[in-house]
Amino acid sequence: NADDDTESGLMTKTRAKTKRPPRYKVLLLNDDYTPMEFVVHVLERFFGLNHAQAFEIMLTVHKKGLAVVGVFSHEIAETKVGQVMDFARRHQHPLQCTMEKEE
Ligand code: TYC
Repeated sequence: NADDDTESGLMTKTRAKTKRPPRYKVLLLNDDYTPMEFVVHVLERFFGLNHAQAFEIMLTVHKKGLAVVGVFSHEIAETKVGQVMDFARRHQHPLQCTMEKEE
């Protein structure tokens, strides 16, 4: 905090903005080839969802084209995206996972 003396002679209160770190949405994208069970497994394994939650999100992606799987710090979001993309590629599925800044 500081008080600014301006040429007008008025005092203006200023305050350093305390800003929280940006959050990132991790998105899962639909495709025509990745098996539903594989997507459910990915959601359980990398996002700590139970089977019912994983199945529900998988179905949302399947029907709507994409869904937010979780919201994380930049570093965690990047790690999750990398884990999903690696795992899908190793199993030769075209599943796509991306991240996007919130707001
Ligand atoms: N559309 C796929 C199918 O019919 C299933 C699927 C769901 C694929 C979610 C990707 O992110 C995805 N087998």
